Amino acid sequence: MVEIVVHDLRAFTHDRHAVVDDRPYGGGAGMVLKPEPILEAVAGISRGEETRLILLTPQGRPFGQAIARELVEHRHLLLICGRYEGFDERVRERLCPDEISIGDYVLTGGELPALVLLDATIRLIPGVLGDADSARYDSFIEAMLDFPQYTRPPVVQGLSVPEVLLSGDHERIRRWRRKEALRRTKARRPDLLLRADLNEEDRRLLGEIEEEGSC
Ligand code: JCQ
Repeated sequence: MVEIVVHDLRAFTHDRHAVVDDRPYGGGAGMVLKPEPILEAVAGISRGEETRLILLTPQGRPFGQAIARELVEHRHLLLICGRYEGFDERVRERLCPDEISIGDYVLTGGELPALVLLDATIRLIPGVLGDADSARYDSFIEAMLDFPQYTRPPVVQGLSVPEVLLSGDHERIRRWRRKEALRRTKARRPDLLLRADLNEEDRRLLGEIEEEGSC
């Protein structure tokens, strides 16, 4: 079972207007999240040692499948969403949170990153996914992009399904899928290909792909 509780930072202020932000020392545009509401919120919400504290900001370490696998082992996650120009640095100094980014772009707040992180993590809890999806836990996902998928009908608007997929020849199908996964990965994510441990067949298929040229 998963329980998600949303806390309002403004509930951890003590002034009449529940102010959570203030102007940056040293000047400049925008506002900074005040430290006390965040420190008081964490003190009130955290279950101490049991809680993994996470700050969602563009300055964090890049989120990925490996971090999701790490987080799913924890009973309690406390996600702190950044906004404005960010947190008063003393929040990091006091809490030593695990600072995580979901990508190199700037959003208005850490709420969507928090949902992305939760979705990727919760689907790893045993029993959350049906059998059909569970196969996709495969670490293959990280090393290589997926091969192209097709379903019925065999022809749509003159576009056909590759003949090999209708052949029933499981060995040919396996090889075709591997080759198309390699082709895609090479074209779109050459960075993944450099890190992947390729076997002899992979190298031969990549050679074929090279010969064929690409779009
Ligand atoms: C998270 N990738 C992008 C926006 C400031 C310093 O705190 C801030 C946090 C946010 C929200 O997070 C993101 C983000 N991963 O924009 C501004």
